[in-house]
Order: sequence, then C-alpha cells, then structure tokens
Amino acid sequence: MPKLEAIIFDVDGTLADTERDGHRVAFNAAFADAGLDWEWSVPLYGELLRVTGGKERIRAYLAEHLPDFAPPEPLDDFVLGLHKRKTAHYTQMMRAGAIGLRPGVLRLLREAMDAGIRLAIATTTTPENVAALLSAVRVPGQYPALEHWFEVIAAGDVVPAKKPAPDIFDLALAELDLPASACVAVEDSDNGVRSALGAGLHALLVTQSSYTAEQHFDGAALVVDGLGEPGLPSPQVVAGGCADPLTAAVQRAGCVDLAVLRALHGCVQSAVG
Ligand code: XBP
Ligand code: MG
Repeated sequence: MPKLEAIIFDVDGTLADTERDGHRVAFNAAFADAGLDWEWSVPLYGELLRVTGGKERIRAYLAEHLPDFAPPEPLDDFVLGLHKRKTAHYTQMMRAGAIGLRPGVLRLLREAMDAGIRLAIATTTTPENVAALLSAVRVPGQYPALEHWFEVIAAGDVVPAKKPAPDIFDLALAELDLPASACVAVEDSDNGVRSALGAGLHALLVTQSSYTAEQHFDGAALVVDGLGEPGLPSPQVVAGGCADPLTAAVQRAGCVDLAVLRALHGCVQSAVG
C-alpha cells in the first residue's frame, strides 16, 4: 500500500477563510477605484463564487447582471485592469495580516514538516495572493518563512482550465513527481472537490468554510467543519466515505491531526485496493 508522502492544500477557504472579508472586499474596492457603482454583497458574492477565478468571476457578473454594460476599453483590458487593482487591494490587506490561517492549519502544517511529509498548494488564486497571505503568518523561530514550507505552489493562470477542472492538482502532482495515491488533498468547496477527484486524489479531506457549509462534497473521504485545535470543541464529522472509521480518531484527537490524515489515506487506499 502506498505510504503518505505529501499533502496538497487548497488556499481560499481552506488555509484561510479569505473570500467574504478578503477577496470580496478587494473586488468592491477595485470597483470603487474605477468609479463603478458595483457592490458585491455577501449573498451575491456567494452566488458568484461558483465561478472560480477573479477575472472569470467579473465576466460572469457582467454576463448575468449587466449584459448591456459598455466597457470604456476592450473588455479583456477592462477586466484585466479591474483584477489588477483588486489584487493590489487584496495583497495589501493580506500583508497587513487582515485574515489569519484557519484554526489548526499551522499546527497540521508543522506536524507534517516535522514528520517529513512534503507540502504543496493547488489554488485558483494568484501566486502573489498566496505569498501575501503566507507572509503575514508568524512561525516558530526554528522554521523558515511559511511560504518556504511549500515545496510546490501551483497557483492561478498557469493551467489552461481552473477548478473544477483537475489541471491545477495535476500540475501540483507533476511538480511533486508523485502519484495521487501517495497524497492527501485538503479542500473547502465543491469546485475544489471535483478538481481534486478529477486528478485522482481520492484521499480527500474537506473542511467546510463560511461559504461552503451548505455544499455537497460527493466523493470526499471525510468532511469536517474545521481542523480544530486541542482544547477547542472537537470538529464535527459531517460526511465522507471514511467518516465511520475516522470519527472516533477525530474525537480522540480532538482535532484533525497528521494521524487522522494518515488514517484517511489508509482508509482510501484499502478501499481502492
Ligand atoms: C478561490 C478562487 C479565487 C479567489 C479569488 O481559489 O476561486 O478565484 O476567489 O482570487 P481556491 P483571484 O479556493 O482554489 O484557493 O481573484 O486571484 O482569482
Ligand atoms: Mg477554496
């Protein structure tokens, strides 16, 4: 049976709950900069999130809500310019530490580092957004800056198709030079689940985030409401093909730790044979 060699993390919603108070706020700031009266409310942004990629999301908004909008320049240039402004706002917020990592993320990353498990990222957002988020996280003195814990950061437009296409997870696996069977993936959304499964990553943990608690994650091995932290209430095990054998392990640990991820990986490998 293949052993666990790497964990591949999604970013937005998984490493940090960035969508509502980060990306959405940055989009609205960019619209204001451009003199547009567009305002993406929390509910509207939740609908628009079914489209991954900020540039793609702007286009989807125009197509659905402002079909007669006449951009002041060719649409491609207009969308690129808006998205550039948005990324400037977002990276400034993240570098200032506006949004931290979700509970348990740094603990799990550190466990993996200490155990020699390789770490990677597979995300739809831009590399600069990832760097900005990670740059604000304080890590124990004996460790390098958090960005350097990840051997691979597969991010943004480097692949032809964004999630739910499998491309970005395929790229992360290729750069790790590992088969999917040697990895666990961690995601927060149905788009991300479909992307990871499409890349053959069946050892898949889902940590529901503020926008995805109502989504269905068919095919995920384990769905929890968060990674938890010892001393905090235990994570709720919500669903998953391996939920039965893993619930006791989560409750015993009081969190999702590396031992739970190893058990998840083993559960999936024994199921696929
Ligand atoms: C989430 C996304 C991204 C962000 C916005 O990515 O779909 O598009 O919402 O970031 P993931 P950009 O969950 O895969 O980390 O504006 O840079 O696209
Ligand atoms: Mg996500």
